[in-house]
Amino acid sequence: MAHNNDTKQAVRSIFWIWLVLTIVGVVIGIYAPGWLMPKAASSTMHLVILTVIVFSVAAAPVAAMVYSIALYALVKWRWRGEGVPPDGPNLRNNTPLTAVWVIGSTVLTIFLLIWGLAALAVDDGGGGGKNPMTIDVTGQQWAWSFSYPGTHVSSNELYVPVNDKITFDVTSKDVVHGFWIVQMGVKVNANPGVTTTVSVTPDKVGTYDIRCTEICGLYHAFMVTRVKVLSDADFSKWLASQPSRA
Ligand SMILES: [Cu+2]
Repeated sequence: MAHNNDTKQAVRSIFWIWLVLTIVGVVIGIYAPGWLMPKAASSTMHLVILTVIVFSVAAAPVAAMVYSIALYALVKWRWRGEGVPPDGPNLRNNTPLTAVWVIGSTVLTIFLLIWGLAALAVDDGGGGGKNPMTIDVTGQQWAWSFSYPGTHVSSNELYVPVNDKITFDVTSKDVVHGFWIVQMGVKVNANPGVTTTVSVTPDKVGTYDIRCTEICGLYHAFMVTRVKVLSDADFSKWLASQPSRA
């Protein structure tokens, strides 16, 4: 068959395109999440970024396979003649190709499943710290409010001590909102009449973003506030300085 040599040549070329695109994809997968994602302010967020890196790297050879065949086909198998183009190489009945595709997909999906389950099991909100505390979070159209149980203090900006595990008891006064601390990698929905819980240990002093992640009405996009992570001493000072709103 005259096709045979053409096919071998095509496989060889596609392999080299695939290799180059895989390397490009792996490099992007390793470095892009670090540039594009928010800087981590908790171990949970470190794990989120690591997961994005690992999944991107694992996906790179698969994406490269699709792109390399597509690129090669666009350039080499383009039909400029009259009528119906001749058949290309037979991929559907190619046993080695089918085997690689099925086994590769199976191994990759099982790996992603195990990684995901393990990451969920490992992440307990970041250990504990000396003074784990609970903060009540209430969403309403279109603001967040935070209250500190046992203190009668409440605030529209969140203040937390560094290196202590914070558990957020989240609820809503009206519609469904989404409580997301961007740089800490935690997010949970705020549902009216229900309390949902999420825990995280902030590990870096600084100011970070809180956003609503459920379309909750006209001013949803403005339902943002900040979290200030303070040293233990500064946090105690802030708490003591707050007027009591019993
Ligand atoms: Cu909202």
